Amino acid sequence: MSHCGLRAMRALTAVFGVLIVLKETEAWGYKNGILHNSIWLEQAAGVYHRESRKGRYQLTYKEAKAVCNFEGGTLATFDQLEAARQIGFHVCAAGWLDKGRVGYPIVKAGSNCGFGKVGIIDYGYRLNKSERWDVYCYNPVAKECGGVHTDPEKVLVSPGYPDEYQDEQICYWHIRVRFGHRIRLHFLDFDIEEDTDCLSDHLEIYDSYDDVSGFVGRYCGDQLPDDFISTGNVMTLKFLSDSSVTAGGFKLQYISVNSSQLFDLLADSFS
Ligand SMILES: *[C@@H]1O[C@H](CO)[C@@H](O)[C@H](O)[C@H]1NC(C)=O
Ligand SMILES: *[C@@H]1O[C@H](CO)[C@@H](O)[C@H](O)[C@H]1NC(C)=O
Ligand SMILES: [Ca+2]
Repeated sequence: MSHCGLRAMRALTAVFGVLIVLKETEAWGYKNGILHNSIWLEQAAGVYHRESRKGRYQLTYKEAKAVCNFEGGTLATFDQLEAARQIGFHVCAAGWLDKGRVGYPIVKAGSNCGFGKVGIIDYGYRLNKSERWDVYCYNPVAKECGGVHTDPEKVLVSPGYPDEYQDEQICYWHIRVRFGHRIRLHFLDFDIEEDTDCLSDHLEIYDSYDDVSGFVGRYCGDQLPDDFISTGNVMTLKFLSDSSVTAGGFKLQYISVNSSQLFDLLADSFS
């Protein structure tokens, strides 16, 4: 099969994937034209957004490549980003793509993002590869730590647990439970290198499908964080370690709760 034929096949596969996903999403919170659940997308399209551990718009092209490679992926191509966008991937942050292109996917037109347009907002192939942006990676296979979790309850641990975690780890756990349910996080063990503002190593909780919105808190040290209950059916946990000093790591359990169980939980906490 020619290269073009193969590409066409892949595109077709993507289209069928999209149809299936769109059908599913009717039950999964498709609101205002935006799929509020990019976990589907991470599975369906394999495309995701990352920023530097220093914050937004800090990655040169070379660094962006390294971020994706670290997780076993590659820079997303423009077509992969568009395929993801068509199933609802919407991120308001420009990132590097394959071959030094820069852009971001907009599903719903808004005045504060994407100049009111819908589609891939395309900044073109950058001549200056030292410019700093975020990045879009492509990796259809989850790596060892992190990943997409859809079971109603599960225990999640830091990489290598119960051994100490290693330096230079980046893990993202995306949790999605049934639409209408919420996620209760309960910590069982917690030991992360402690420093002011948890800048070295930390676990972050996001009440959201990604690490762009819904920031709940950043945790380090050896005190068990409080239980947390999500507002929706998705949650993201992000673990980072820097290049020196490790610690015991963490173990936590998440449980999907329905509205009546939630009521009981809240009643308990007031009695
Ligand atoms: C390339 O971009 C960087 C970062 O924005 C800037 O410091 C540098 O001057 C640019 N180089 C050229 C040749 O424009
Ligand atoms: C919530 O879950 C509990 C335990 O699984 C079940 O007994 C109850 O019927 C559920 N309630 C609703 C409203 O789904
Ligand atoms: Ca460390």
